[in-house]
Order: sequence, then C-alpha cells, then structure tokens
Amino acid sequence: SDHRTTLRITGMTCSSCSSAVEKGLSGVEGVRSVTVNLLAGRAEVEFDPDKTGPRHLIEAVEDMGFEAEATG
Ligand code: 9UX
Repeated sequence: SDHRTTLRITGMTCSSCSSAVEKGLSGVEGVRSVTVNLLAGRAEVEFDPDKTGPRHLIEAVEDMGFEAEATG
C-alpha cells in the first residue's frame, strides 16, 4: 500500500553502515518504522504518506553516502 516501501540500498558493507541507515531513516519526519537488512541490502520503511514518501527516503539514504532505489 502507499504507506510502506522497500528500498534497495547499495554500499552498506558493515553493521555500522546499516545501523546508520536505520537511525537516519528513523529520524526522517513522518517515518513510523524502519527495518534494515544488511546482507540483503534492503530497508522496509513504514511512513505517514501525508509527511514523506519514497523520493524523500531515497534522498535521505543518499545523503548518508549510499545509493538507493525504491523497489516496492
Ligand atoms: Mo563499516 Mo560503513 O567500517 O560506511 S560503517 S563500512
């Protein structure tokens, strides 16, 4: 549905990377929950669609130095 997205994230190579991404996404206005899977290179994000969305979430991940795209 429109309040959840899967991001494919490239460049996370250790658990400190995935922790940073999880913390960073959690701090984005409108984000309700974040789960990052380091080995899969994916993040599942639930959000308030009135406040944020995949485009903004991707930008936040890229600002942390990783590449991201929405895959679902
Ligand atoms: Mo780990 Mo990630 O030493 O940028 S924090 S590789």
